[in-house]
Amino acid sequence: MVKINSACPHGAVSAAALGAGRISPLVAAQGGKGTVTRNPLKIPLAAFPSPGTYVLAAAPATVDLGGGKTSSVLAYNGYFPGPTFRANTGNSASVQLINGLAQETTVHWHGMVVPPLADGHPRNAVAPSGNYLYEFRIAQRACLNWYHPHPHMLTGEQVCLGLAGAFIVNDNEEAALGLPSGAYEVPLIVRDATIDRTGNLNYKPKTTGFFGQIPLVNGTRDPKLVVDSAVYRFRVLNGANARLFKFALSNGRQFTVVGNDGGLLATPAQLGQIEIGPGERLDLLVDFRGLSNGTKVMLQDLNAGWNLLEFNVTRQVSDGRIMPTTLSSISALSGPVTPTRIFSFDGMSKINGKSYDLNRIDFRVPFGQTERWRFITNGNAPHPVHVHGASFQVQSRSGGRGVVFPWERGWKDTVLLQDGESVEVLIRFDGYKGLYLLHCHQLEHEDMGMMSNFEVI
Ligand SMILES: [Cu+2]
Repeated sequence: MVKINSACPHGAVSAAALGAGRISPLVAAQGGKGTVTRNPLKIPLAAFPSPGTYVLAAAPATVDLGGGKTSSVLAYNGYFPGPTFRANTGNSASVQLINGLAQETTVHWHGMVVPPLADGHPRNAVAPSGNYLYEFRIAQRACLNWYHPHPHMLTGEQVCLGLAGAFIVNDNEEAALGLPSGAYEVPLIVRDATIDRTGNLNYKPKTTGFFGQIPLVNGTRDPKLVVDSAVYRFRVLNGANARLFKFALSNGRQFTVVGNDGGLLATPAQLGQIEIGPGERLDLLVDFRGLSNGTKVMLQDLNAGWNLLEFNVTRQVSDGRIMPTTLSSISALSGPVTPTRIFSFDGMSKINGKSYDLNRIDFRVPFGQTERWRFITNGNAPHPVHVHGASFQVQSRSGGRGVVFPWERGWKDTVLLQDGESVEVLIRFDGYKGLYLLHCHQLEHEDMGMMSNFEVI
């Protein structure tokens, strides 16, 4: 297997045998608890998909997870996570996927409204050694999106073994707010992983899904980030296959939530704890002002009891930032047609009683029509429900947790459905006509068939 130098801007790729499915004993992992040697947080390479065509090669690679602990993974251009794309609303993106895996794959641009042929649908799978050109215009507002494979029944494995990256869209409305930028704006791709005895990433899901033994942030084990006494903007993705993270700060300070999947909220929310499921995103401001040099603050996951990322204040700077009180004007969808469409997430592999069929279209949605969709479940939640082709606005949650949380306001493309819950959203497809997907983003549920084809007509 080719060893990739992570300083190389377009790491060499290898079509060596896929590192998946190897059988080896698991080592007991400490999950980032206790006294550990902390490794500098990796900051994913920034990349720009236009002008010209950006070549994105998916292939096995060997990467350093921190402290010289190398691991075989699947990577885009040798990077784990993949390059962070940045583009402005109005730009066009042109990305050529080269499949250096031993399996078919696609690239899905999660959260981005793109033409059906650029959406990474499993029908458009790219064979090993094949390639595919994804071209689309970015017509949506500023937000943190991400990209990952979406091949039929192989998504969980390929994402778990490393194929995922961020895609940040910027626009003028966001720029006018003057939010922290440069070194003060940090993407955080949070996920779990299991490392086998040889140090390699391992994918062995249980029937309930893949639950890894350790957390990784930006592909780093036990990461730390040196910070100034300033306000930072963290662009957070739950990039796990199945795990929910409940974020909190060890010093009790609150997060200022300014955005989510679909971009900026109308107004910020101050919260001490935030729980999100796979595929959901958060745009958080964290205030390190007033903390002396040497202060350590931990980003924690209260669900697993994990220390995810240590912030270490090492430099005093003058930051007179006034926290924003208004962020964006969100036009509310209204006047949905009747009847409401109801989607029941059944067991671990069905929607409305049916497992996914690549060739079956389950329903058709008129272009430009606002509809009310209701997501319910008969068990085996959490089901993070994800829709391709449009964002939606969460209207209500009844049963279970019973509320719409502040980070679920504005625009979303993934919403968490727990047992006993009924979640209603308004949605309107006004981007493109054609084939899209509705599915559970618990990737093992998705791969087992909790997915549905629909067509915008
Ligand atoms: Cu599910």
